[in-house]
Parts: sequence; structure tokens; C-alpha cells
Amino acid sequence: MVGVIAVGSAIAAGELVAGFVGADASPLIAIGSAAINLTPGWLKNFATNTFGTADKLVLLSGMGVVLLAVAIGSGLASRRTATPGTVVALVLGALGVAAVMARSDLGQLGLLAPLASLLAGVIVFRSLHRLALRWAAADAAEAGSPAGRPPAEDRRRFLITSAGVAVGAGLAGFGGQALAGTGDVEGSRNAVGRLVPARTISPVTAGADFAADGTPTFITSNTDFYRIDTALTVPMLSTQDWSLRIHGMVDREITLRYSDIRNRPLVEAPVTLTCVSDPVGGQYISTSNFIGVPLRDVLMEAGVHEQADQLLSTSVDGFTVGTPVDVLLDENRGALLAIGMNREPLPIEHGFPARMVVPGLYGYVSATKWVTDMELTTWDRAQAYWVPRGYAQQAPIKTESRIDRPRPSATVPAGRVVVAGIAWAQSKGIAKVEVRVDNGSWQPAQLSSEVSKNTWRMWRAALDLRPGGHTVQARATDDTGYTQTAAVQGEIPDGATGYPSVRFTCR
Ligand SMILES: Nc1nc2c(c(=O)[nH]1)N[C@H]1C(S)=C(S)[C@@H](COP(=O)(O)O)O[C@H]1N2
Ligand SMILES: [Mo]
Repeated sequence: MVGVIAVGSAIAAGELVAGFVGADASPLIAIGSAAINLTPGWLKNFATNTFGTADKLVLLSGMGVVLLAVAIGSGLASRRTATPGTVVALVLGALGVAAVMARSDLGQLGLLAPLASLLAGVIVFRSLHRLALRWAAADAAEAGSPAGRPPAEDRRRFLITSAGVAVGAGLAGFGGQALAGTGDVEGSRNAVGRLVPARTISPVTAGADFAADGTPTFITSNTDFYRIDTALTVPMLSTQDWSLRIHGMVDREITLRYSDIRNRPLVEAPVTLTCVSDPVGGQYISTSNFIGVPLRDVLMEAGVHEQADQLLSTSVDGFTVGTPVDVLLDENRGALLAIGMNREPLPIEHGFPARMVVPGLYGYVSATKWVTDMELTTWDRAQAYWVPRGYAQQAPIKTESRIDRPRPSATVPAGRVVVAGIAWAQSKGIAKVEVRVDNGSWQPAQLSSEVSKNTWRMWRAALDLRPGGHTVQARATDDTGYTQTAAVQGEIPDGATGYPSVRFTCR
């Protein structure tokens, strides 16, 4: 019990001080983030594929279980003297200090949180331990000689102090969470208001989806948009605090404030974002009407040197992305420094106040959220976050398709069966989708109207099927004439391939 209360107090003290000096200074969160950054690529991939977007909850729960076990263990090991528990409290505290120090986005004040945590852990453990020993000694004395001091008093003191510390820790922890809350950033986001574009590129037309036949809606709502990032807690950055520095191989370094972006004529364009970790048939793909300013214009203002071939962008939490400069400067590509999705300011978890959006490139090489720094450099001089973790340095989105209906293992009436899904080849465009049943011959599917080469396209095909089990497959062909490969490949290093395949039953 002493061990558990001490560890709880240490965490609570860290949270409370982090509430004042910045949520990211929380030693618990810093250790969790360090764990994410140290996780090898294959394991991180396993975690996202197994737990999806709940992977962070799983990590935090796992940390909780480990901490509880360590707390109980060090309490049990300290039956005689307080030394083992004190050592554990010091080691845990030092881990917190090291994890917070390793963060590049925190000032020196940030260290106060893990230091408070370390002190609280050691002090609470030693104080409660002393009271517990006194009670145990009084107990033993009473057993030995009836004339001894009554143990009831020592027991009462220990229990009351423990309860007081536990309640205090609880209040401190929740207080810290409330202080660090989203309040001011949510307010900053509300203050931006609705974003109205001066120009809409490729407006979404009717007939762009076959939602009635089971495809997603053409535009994904902001709440349904898939989310992938390494951030254990969402970075909280107000428009006031945000700025973007563009430097490196440029003629003139520039720093943009939020108003510098907001006050320009904004452009809006639908773009389908895709994650490299999307398995065949997966859900890490969504489409939004992104609003912002052309990234090309911003880079031209800085004057990009001829030799610069990589843009290394960094988010406020230190995550980095490497993007080919020629793609960003290509007028036809439409790369955006985006501040909005579907006419709203970016949701905080999707990069508020500003992020990059580059059609045709997987998210990890293009879509930096909470972006605050852009350095013009070269491919051989800098490696972005995922590259040393086994992913390709350059990763254009592959031409792929997905079957949305029927669902795997579904049972549908025999006869006319409508198969429907999506296909994508951002920046190239979808020319054709074909389906086949039970390895039969490929037959063309009907395509929805094309909105943009940078978005997904929906397809459907009506089949005539006899009762029994069937397997349907699909394949897409893009506007360059390339047909998606049947070769099965995993997500690492540059995106999964293989025909999507759904097995179902007709009755
Ligand atoms: N700051 C930051 N930006 C990031 C990431 C990240 O981990 N941190 N992940 C990238 C990846 S892998 C993808 S697929 C997209 C996902 O963007 P979304 O969460 O808005 O869908 O964001 C990209 N931008
Ligand atoms: Mo991704």
C-alpha cells in the first residue's frame, strides 16, 4: 500500500506541475512518448494494425499495469528498511527526468514536473514507510508485553496519513489535468471561426459516391477522418503561439504568423489522405475539403535553391517529415499549407493551427500536423522520423482499391449482388476498376463521376451469383495505364499491395 500510494503521488505531483509548465512536461507522458519513439517499426506497425487508433490507450494501460506491479513489488521488498523502495522511487524519478529532457519541444521549466514527481515519490514513500514501521513495532511490542504502547494510535496515524496523501494526490492529479486542459487552444480554434475559401478547386459534384451501395461518403466528416500520429497527447498550440519558420537552402529565411496565412485568399481542394500503414482492405484513408494557401507560393517567397531536393518539416513535438521539393513546387500538384478541413479550422488532433497536405504522397512523407518548421535540405543530409525505422525515404501513394460491400463473411441473397468499393491513385487519377468472382474473368465496374485526380473514386458492379460461397476481388488501373499489382507486399517499407479480396455467402 505504501508503494502504491508513493507511485500514485509521484505521478500526481508530475501532472500537477505539468499543469503549470506545459502538459508535455508530464513525466508519465514523456516516458510513454519515449517508449513510442524507441519502438521498432515492425512492433509499432503491429500495434496500429492490432489496436488501431486505440494503440495509445493500450500503451498507457500497459504502463499503468507495469507501474502498479513495480509499486507493489518495491513495497513488499521494503518490509524491513525503506532502502529498496527509495531506490525504486529514485530510479523511476530519474527515468521521468531523462524522458522530459529528451523532448526537444520543452523549455527548462519543463524539468520542474519530473523533479516534483521524483521528490514526491521519495518523500511520500519514506514518510509513510516510517509510520508503517512504527505501527508494526508497536504491534510487536504489544504482542510481546501487554504493558507496551497501544498500537491502535500508531495504526490510526498511519491510516489517516495514507488516506490524506491518497486523496491529496488524487486532487493534485486531476487539478493538473484540468489546468493542462484544452481550454485555451479550443478557444483559440473557436476564435478562428468558419473558413470561407476565395477559390474552390474541383468542387465536389453529385454522383461522386455510391454511398447507397455501401461505399463511404465522398467527403469524410471531420470526426470520422482517420487519425495517425506518434503523439501520445495531442500537441496544444494556439494561433497566438504558432509560427512557421522556413529556412535552410533558401534565398531569404521567412517566419509566418497565423494571421499571415489566414489573411491571404484561401484555396479549397478535396484531397484523399492515405497512410502507408493502411493494409489491403484497411481503413486508414479519408477525404476532406482542405483549405489553406498553396505551399508552392510560400516556398517561392523564401526562394528555394536549385540544389535543395528535400523539404524537412518538423511539428511542434519534434516529429519530422521529408518531402520531395519538386513535388511541392509543381503547380499542378496543389500542395497546401492547410489551416482547415471542410470549412472548419483544423481539428486539434488533425494538426491545428496548420499542417501540410500534399496530394499523391503517403502521410508520413507529406502531411506534417502542427507544423512549425520547414528546412530546405537534401536527401543525403537528413533523414525524417520514419526512415531510420525501416520506411522508404520517398513514398508516392500506390494505385490501389478496396471492396466495401459485401462485408467479409456476409450472407446476402443469391441472384443480383452489388459489389462496391473505392479506388485511388492520387495525382494520377483512376481510369478503370475491374472485379472478378471466384477467379473468373475480370469485368469492368461502373465508376462514380471524377471529382479530382487527387481524390478517391467510387466503383460498383452488379453481379449475378448462385447460392454458395464466393470470393470477389478488385483491381484498379490509373490514368498512366498502370494496373495495381497482384503481388502481395506488407506495409513496410512503402505501402501494402495485393488485390483486395472478400469472401461471402449467397443464400
Ligand atoms: N506531427 C505529426 N504529423 C503527422 C504524423 C505524426 O506522427 N506527427 N503522422 C503522419 C502520418 S503517418 C499520417 S498517415 C498523417 C495522418 O493525418 P491525419 O491524422 O490527419 O489523418 O499525418 C502525418 N502527419
Ligand atoms: Mo501514416
